[in-house]
Amino acid sequence: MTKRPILRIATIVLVVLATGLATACTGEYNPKSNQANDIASLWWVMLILACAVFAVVIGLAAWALFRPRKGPSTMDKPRSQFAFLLVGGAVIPLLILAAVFGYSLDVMGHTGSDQSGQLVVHVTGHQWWYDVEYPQQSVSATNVMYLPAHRQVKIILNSADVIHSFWVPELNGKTDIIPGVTNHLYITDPQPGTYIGHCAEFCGIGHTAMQIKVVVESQDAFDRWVANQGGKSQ
Ligand SMILES: [Cu+2]
Repeated sequence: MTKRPILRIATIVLVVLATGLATACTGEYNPKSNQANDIASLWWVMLILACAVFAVVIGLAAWALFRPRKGPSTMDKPRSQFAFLLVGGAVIPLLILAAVFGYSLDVMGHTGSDQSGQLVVHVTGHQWWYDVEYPQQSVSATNVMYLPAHRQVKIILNSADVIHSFWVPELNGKTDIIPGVTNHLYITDPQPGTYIGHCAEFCGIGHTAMQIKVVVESQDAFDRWVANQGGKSQ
C-alpha cells in the first residue's frame, strides 16, 4: 500500500469534518429562551454522538482496509464475526438510540405549562401573513410580535385558510398552524433582541415571503408600545 491513497482518504475525511463543523458554527441557531436552550442542548448532544459514531465507523473501515494481513486473524472466525456484528451492529446502536430517545422525551416534557401572569398572544396564519392579537391588552399587529423580556408567553395558533407553521428558531421549535385545530406553544424567559420567524410549511405561492419579526424588549418598552397602540397595560 502506497502512502498516496491514505493521504487522499485522510484529506476527504478532514474536509467532510471541517465542513460539518463550519456549518454548525455559522448556523442561525442561537437559543434565546428556556425552550430553545433545551432544544439546542439536545442538538449538541446528538451532533457529538453522531461525530463519535462517524469517527468509529471510519476508523473501523480504515482498519479493515489497511490492517496488515499476516495469516488468519481472530476476526476471520465466523463466531467472532457474528459477535462483532451483534454488538457493533445491534446492541451499541440500540443503546445509543434509546439514550437519545429518552433525552428527546425529556426535552419534549420541558415545553412549558400555564403560569399566572403569562402574556397570551393569538396568532392567526393567513395566506401569506400573520395576524397577531393580544386579547389581554386589546391590541393587534401584522407580521410583527412585540414581547416583554424574561416573562412567559403563551402563543395560541390558528389558521384562517391552509396549513402554515410558526417557527422562530431562537425562541422555540417549529409548531404547525392547522385549519380547525388550535395549537399552542410557550416561550419562557425570552432574551431581548429581534428575531425572524419563518413559515415552515409550504402554503402557496407567497410561502417564502411569509415571515414574522419578533421584537423582545423590556417590560417598560412593551407597555409603551401597547399604550401607543391605544391598548391597556396589564
Ligand atoms: Cu407557508
